[in-house]
Amino acid sequence: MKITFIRPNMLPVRGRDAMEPLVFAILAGLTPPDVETVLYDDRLEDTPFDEPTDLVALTVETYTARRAYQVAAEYRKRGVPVVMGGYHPTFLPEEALRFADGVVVGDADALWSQVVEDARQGQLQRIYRDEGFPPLADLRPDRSIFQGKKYAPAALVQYGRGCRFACEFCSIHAFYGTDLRQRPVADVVAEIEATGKKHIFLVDDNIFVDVPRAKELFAALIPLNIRWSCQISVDVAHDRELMALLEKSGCTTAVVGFESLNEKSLRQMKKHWNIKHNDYSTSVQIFQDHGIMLYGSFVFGYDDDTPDSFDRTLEFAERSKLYTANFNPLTPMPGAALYSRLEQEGRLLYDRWWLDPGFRYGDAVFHPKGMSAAELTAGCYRIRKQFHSLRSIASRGLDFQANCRDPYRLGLHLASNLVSRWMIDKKQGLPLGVV
Ligand code: B12
Ligand code: SF4
Repeated sequence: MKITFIRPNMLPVRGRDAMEPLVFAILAGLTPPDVETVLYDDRLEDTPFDEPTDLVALTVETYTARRAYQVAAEYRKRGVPVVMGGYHPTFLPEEALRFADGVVVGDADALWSQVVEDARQGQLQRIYRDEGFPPLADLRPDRSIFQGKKYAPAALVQYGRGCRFACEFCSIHAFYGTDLRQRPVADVVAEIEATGKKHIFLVDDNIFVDVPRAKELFAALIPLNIRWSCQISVDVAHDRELMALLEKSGCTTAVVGFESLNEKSLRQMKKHWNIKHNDYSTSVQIFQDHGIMLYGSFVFGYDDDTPDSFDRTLEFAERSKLYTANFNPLTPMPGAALYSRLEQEGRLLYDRWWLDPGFRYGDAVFHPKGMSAAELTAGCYRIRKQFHSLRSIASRGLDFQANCRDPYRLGLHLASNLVSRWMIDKKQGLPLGVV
């Protein structure tokens, strides 16, 4: 038996920064050894639809759903069964089943061997659902599936799943609810060592889920002598012991969801805790004092945001010397509380924006209150461009404390800014999937 794993691309353009799709290393690790597996990554290469295979397994996010359904149609035309899993099919299994033979709802860890066995017997079920959350102690990703592919150099490793917060727009909270799980620290350390890589991206949506466990992990990373990146909530800055451990263990960059400078917007999105301990400038300073470069994430379109919000945020991001940042229109994702609210309020511009041929990457998909949808789209695009102007890249990059303490940091700053600068215009306004 042969299984073909496919990571669909979001847009009809190929970037230079694709990262390893960790989920397929996990699924490959759970697949019986007598089953052949192969991975095609639509972001890097063409998919050989005519190559014989017995099952196609697609990972599907909301932004990649349209492309995933196109890929599935090609295989089903050739009589090959298709199974889908991931965020999007979990939230909308009925939609995914219009394009797939089977759907896995939730985490696959406890279900995948059953899926493989059923496919082997030619008896794939329509829905596989894990009502609970499987323990993560048995996670044994098999990275040999990535061999020969041109991925970004960092290895992706997962410590835990879930987040202790419940931001209104967030897919993670919608997927995991209040469930929080972490792997044994020794397993994570062994996995990092086995990758042989010196830069690791810990993909947890919030690595700072509970203080003692975070400290245990960071302490265990110190002897590995690696550099690592993570996503972390900004409230961590007030815990000086934790910050010291982050620095000592090699944390070099962190993605932080600042989201908004507007307190009312933070309150509305249920992220007011972002400024519970410190204001943003103080938090940024603490991170940078510990040698951690910040990737700031911002959204626009909450009810109190106005056209002025764009320049205020840009000014903050530049003054704070964030090494990089994204500025996105608030986007309702199916499954998240924001989506139901905007739907109930009759403010959605599309029935299903992710499938709509009229939707373009970067577009606002609902009616904001403090500006028009067109202003929301244009404002985000404008400040994204300004933030990635050569003047801004140079002025942020030449700040010793924030971004150029050593050649490694400066190189990272330049590489990520130049790639983003190049990609902004390539991505903006493109349709999802292949036209
Ligand atoms: C790393 C990451 C990235 C990396 C790229 C990662 C990669 N390898 O390509 C970067 C930074 C480039 C990125 C970009 C984007 N990302 Co991103 N990313 C992540 C992150 C943090 C980790 C992904 C990961 O490796 N997870 C670990 C794996 C094991 O978990 P998993 O994929 O959920 O898989 C489990 C189940 O879902 C299921 N499963 C998943 N797929 C399949 C397939 C099959 C066949 C089966 C059976 C089961 C199954 O089983 C797995 C475990 O048992 C996730 C958040 C998260 N915690 O997952 C966001 C996340 C996936 N990204 C998200 C988004 C929105 C984006 C962007 C669209 C942002 C933007 N506006 O541009 C872009 C678009 C990228 C694209 N789609 O092409 C959202 C997706 C939400 C949604 N509803 O679809 C997430 C959930 C973040 C969030 N907080 O909302 N991302
Ligand atoms: S802190 Fe981040 S991961 Fe956690 S619920 Fe909020 S947006 Fe989601």
